[in-house]
Amino acid sequence: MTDVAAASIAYQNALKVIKSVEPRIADAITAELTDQRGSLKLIASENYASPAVLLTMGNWLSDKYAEGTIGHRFYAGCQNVDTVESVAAEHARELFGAEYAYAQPHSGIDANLVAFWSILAHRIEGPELASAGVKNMNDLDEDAWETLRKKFGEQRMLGMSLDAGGHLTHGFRPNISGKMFHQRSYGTDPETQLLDYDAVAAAAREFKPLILIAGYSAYPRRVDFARMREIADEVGATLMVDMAHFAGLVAGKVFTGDEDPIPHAHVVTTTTHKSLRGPRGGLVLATEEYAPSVDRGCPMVLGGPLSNMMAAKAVALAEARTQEFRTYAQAVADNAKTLADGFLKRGTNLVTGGTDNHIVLLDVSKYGLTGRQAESALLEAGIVTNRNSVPSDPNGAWYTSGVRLGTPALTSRGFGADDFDRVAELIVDVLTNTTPGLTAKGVPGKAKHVLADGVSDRVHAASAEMLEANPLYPGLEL
Ligand code: DSN
Repeated sequence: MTDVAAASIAYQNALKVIKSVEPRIADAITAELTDQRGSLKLIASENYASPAVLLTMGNWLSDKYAEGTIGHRFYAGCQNVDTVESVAAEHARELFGAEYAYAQPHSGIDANLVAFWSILAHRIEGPELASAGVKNMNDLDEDAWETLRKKFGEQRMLGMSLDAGGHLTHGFRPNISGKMFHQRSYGTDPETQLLDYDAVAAAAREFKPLILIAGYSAYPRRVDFARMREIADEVGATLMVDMAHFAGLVAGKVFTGDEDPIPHAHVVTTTTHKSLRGPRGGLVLATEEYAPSVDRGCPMVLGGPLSNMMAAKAVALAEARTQEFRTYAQAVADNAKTLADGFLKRGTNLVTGGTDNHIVLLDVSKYGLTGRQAESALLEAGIVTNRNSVPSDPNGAWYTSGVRLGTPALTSRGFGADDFDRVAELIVDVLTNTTPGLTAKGVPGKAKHVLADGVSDRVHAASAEMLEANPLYPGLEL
C-alpha cells in the first residue's frame, strides 16, 4: 500500500527543487497531472503507474553506466546495478513462470530488436560459427563474415497485418524490422474479423518464415498460442510473442493455458507500462535455449541499461505479483466487456463484434466520420482516445475508420461496470452529434469535425462526476 502522505511530501519537495532550476518544467509536470486527473483516458496502451513506481525512477541509479550483463559489466562499480537487474529479472521470471528474463530493454521496440537479433544469433550465426569451426564471430575470415551478413538479410518473418491489429515492429517497412526481414502478413477472416489459424498455417507453409510472430496492438481478442506454436513447429519457425498490450492480463492470470504465451513461445517480449502498469520500458522472456543470445542484447542492439528504470520495473513487477493486481487484471477484462456491450446495445459497430481482452475497437464509418474526426471530437469532449485502422480500412492508416479504446487506465482509477456503460453512452452521444468539417474547398473532408453545440459541455459535466467519484492518486496533495 502506498503511503500517500509520504508520497505527497516527496512530490511537493521534488517539484520545489525542479522549480528552482526550470519552473516551466515543474509547471508542465503539475499540468500533466491536472490533465490526467480531469480527462477520461481510454488510450489502450496507457495506464497510471503507482507513486512507488514513479518515485523509483528519479534517483542516482540513473547516473551509472552498466553495459553488459549481471556480474559481467564493461564498467567497474556496478554492484548495485547488479542487484537491481537481478531483482527485476527474478520478479519477471517468477511472475510469468519464464525460464529466463532480461530487464534491460528501454522500450517495446528495443525488446523486439533484442528478440529478433537473439533469434538470428541462435538460429543463423551459431550454426555458421560452428560450421566454420570458430567460437567467436571476430574469428571468421572476411569471406565467411560476408556470407553470414548476407544470410542475416535473407531471413523471413510472418506477422499479423497492421490493419488486422499487428504492430509496426513486426516486419513493416517504416520500421527497421521491415528492412531487416522479408516480411509477409496474416490477416483476419473477412467475415468474422477473427484470426483464422488455418490461414496462418497455410501462409506459414508457403512462406516458411524463420520467425512467426503472434501478438497485436489493436486486436480485441485473445490468441490461441498453443495453436500458433503447432504452426511454428510444423514449418521450423521460432515462435515469438509480443505481449506488450496484454502482459497485465497474463501477469494477472486472466489469460491462462493456451492463452498464456509463456509456456508456448520460444521468446516473449513486452512493454512494462501498458496493462502491466509499470514504468516505460521493455522486457524479454525466453526459454533456456534462447537465453544466452538474449543476454547479448547490450551491446548487440541496446545502449547501456537505464538502471533507474530497471529498478522501477522491479517495483512494478513486485506489485503485479499481488492478489490485488490479479483482481485489477480481471476487472480490466470485465470492464472491456461491459464497455463493448454498452456500444452494441446502442448500435455502434465493433471490430470482431466485441472483445475478450482489454481493447474495444469502434468502426465509426456508420456515423459518417473518419477515425481522425471521431478522435478529435471525443478529445473536444474530454475523452482521450486514438484513431486506428480497421481491417481493410478504406481510409488508410492516417485518417482511418476506427477508434481504439482500452480499459486499463480507468480501471486503475476504480471505474466499474456502471461507469463503463456510461462511458459508452457518452461516446455514442459525441459520435451521433459530430459531422465532418469542411475543407478549404467547402466540401466535407476527412480531418476536421464539427461537434454540435452543447455536447462538449454535457459530456464534460457527466465525466466530471465519474472522475471525481474515482480520483486519480487519491490523497496525493498536488
Ligand atoms: N504505442 C503503442 C500502442 O499504442 O499500442 C504501440 O507502439
